[in-house]
Amino acid sequence: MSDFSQNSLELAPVDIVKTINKKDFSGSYFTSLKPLVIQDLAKSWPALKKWTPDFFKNQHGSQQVKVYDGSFVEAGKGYMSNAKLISFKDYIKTVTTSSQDLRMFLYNIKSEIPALVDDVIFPSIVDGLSKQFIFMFFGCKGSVTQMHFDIDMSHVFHTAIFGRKTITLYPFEQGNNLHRYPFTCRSYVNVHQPDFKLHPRLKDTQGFRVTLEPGETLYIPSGYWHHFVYDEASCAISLRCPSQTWQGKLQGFYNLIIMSSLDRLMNKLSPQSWFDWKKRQALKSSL
Ligand SMILES: O=C(O)CCC(=O)C(=O)O
Repeated sequence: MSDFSQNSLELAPVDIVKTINKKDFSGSYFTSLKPLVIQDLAKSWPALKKWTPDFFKNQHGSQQVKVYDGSFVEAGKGYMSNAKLISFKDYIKTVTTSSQDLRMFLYNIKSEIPALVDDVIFPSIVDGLSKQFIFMFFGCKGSVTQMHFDIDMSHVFHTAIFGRKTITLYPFEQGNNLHRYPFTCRSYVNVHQPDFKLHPRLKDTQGFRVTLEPGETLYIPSGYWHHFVYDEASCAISLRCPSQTWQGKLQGFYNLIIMSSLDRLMNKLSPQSWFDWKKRQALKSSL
């Protein structure tokens, strides 16, 4: 890994290609779990031309959408559940006129607004992309998606439809250095203003950072930690396919069925003390 550093963290740039064929992608990125930006993967998607804030407001404005704020990752009632249900029209207004942290995420267009699926063209650089889970992410300028990895250990192809985002990535194995909260797929480190006193192991991390431009696709390998900052109001689509390895599949199954159920149960039984315990474990200066 290069020793290119930003904000005193070891962050290398992500490789960027215009296009890539299946063989080269598999050999150099997919199998070795290395992130990549593919500039033209979504070039032919109707969504790139069609999906503007006005399009959503005019065509789907009456649709009710779930929106989330920072309480999603705090102990208590809002933990891992939705903040509120509002009309798409009102949400678009918020996105285009304010900079509050209010995001739509994991919004499955296949089940919520199936007509949108026709505007997305499935790329052929990998097999097994899910046709059932096509997730949309929307957010105001300034929104932050905290550091996490996808619980099912899927590979993710994240395409920015409009709006720029800056993304910081770390391999799965860096979880300890990211002060991962036990029994979760989350870390609460601030990778833009790192606090090495609070998070000393952050000094030992080696990751990647990239700013994703509209139209570009970021490949996030299975298990990779990712943290998003919305530099502009943004809309994106994530396509996903399962981990190819037994280890990844088993890890995904454990995370979904055992780890997450236990975390939610404990949050229900004793929200603050469970959260505080996880925090104490995460903040231990050495493991
Ligand atoms: O766009 C975001 O806010 C987060 C995206 C994400 O976590 C994903 O695509 O898996």
